[in-house]
Amino acid sequence: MRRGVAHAPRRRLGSVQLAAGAAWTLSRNDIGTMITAAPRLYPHMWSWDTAFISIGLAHLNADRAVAELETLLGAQWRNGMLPHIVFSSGGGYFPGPERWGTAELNPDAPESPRTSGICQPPVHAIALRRIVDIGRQTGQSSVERLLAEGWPRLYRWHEWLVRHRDPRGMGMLAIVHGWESGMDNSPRWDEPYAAVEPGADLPPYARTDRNLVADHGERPSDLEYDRYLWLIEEMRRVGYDADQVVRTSSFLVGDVFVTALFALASEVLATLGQESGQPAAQVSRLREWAARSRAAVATAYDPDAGLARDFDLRADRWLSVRTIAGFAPLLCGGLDEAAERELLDRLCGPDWAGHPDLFAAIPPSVSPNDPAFRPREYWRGPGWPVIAWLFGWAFAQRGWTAQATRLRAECLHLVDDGTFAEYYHPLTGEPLGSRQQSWTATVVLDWLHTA
Ligand code: 9WN
Repeated sequence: MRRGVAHAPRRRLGSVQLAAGAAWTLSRNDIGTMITAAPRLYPHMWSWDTAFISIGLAHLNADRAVAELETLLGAQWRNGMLPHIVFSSGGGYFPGPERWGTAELNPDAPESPRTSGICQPPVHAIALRRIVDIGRQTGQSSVERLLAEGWPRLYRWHEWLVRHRDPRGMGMLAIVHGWESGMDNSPRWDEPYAAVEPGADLPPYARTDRNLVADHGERPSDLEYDRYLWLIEEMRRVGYDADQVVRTSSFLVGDVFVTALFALASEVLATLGQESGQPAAQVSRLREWAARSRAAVATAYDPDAGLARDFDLRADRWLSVRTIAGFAPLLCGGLDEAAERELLDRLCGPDWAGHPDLFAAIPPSVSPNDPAFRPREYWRGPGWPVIAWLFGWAFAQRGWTAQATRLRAECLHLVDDGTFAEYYHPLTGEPLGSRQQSWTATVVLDWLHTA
């Protein structure tokens, strides 16, 4: 019996209604030129959201999925970076294109569409694999064009990460802003952010997110936002030059989760390249990058804590904060068999996905047994369907079918209220953050279509 108690009675949709709701969510968020991450809170294209969104779309209409990924790839900077936001022509989000000012400050940034000046986790090759597979099953040939034209772009994106985001040359990729992790205010970043001192000359700003989420406790605090904006200010001052940013940013952290995703995605991209006759030298370079980053993730694993750690490159120390990111080695491999089995058991065990009070058995962003657990507060406790999907997909690839199947069933239970929330209270199943979030809809579609 499930022990979680929902605050309000939850609707429970069957799979046909749920699939229809997910498709409706994507079409509602379709503004013609792109599918936005969410209707009000995120009215633009976010890099890793779009990778996931295109997977769900592929089940509905492969041409639209291809177009979506092409739009993102079309905003790639000349130096290879895939920006974290591609702005639509509408406003409604802060910081918007004027605050970023990338096209004015960096010759590699596109003038149109406007983009932000940082990046997000490199999950795009996983999306390409998924879209190609779905398109081939359903006989939709546009996926072959995406493969031929998108592959070299994704190669350049991975190459950019290796060139500009591996400051120690050891395979551990660094981020220069918490937003680059995709897990904005995770307690992982508390220590490095504490060292970020917003200058007195931080230009004034007004947040928009607080007008759109009624309970402000579900969003990051004002001090957190000052730091987010200060880091952007620092980047503006060096014209978003990738190497100078890494040299000067007050925040520079080796992100174990991003590194694991990079290792996984590089392998996936290598295989796609091999299958489709891309240059052999590039395919083997991808495999080398994957191996190096996999080894970096294994080195970051702390056997005493039983979790992998991030590394604060500014303070020169490991960050032993216990969050979902600590399970990164399960995404990409690299640990010995016994350690890996132990880590998998821990993920499924009572501190995490097997916690007896969870509404649904998916791993929350922070364990309910941790003093830092805040069940309603953004990346400090809630459950994120998209993260469950990522682990589920990786587990299926690795042959851990039972665990993948369980994640799928539990996550579908979590989202069967049909709100397609951005994240969920892990103990009650209450929807939190934005509603009609595109990537939640897409996860549902992919899972419902792969029963
Ligand atoms: C900042 C769009 C994005 C996700 C991130 C999530 C959140 C933005 C914000 O929303 O970040 O990039 O304004 O909070 O943390 O993972 O891509 O859904």
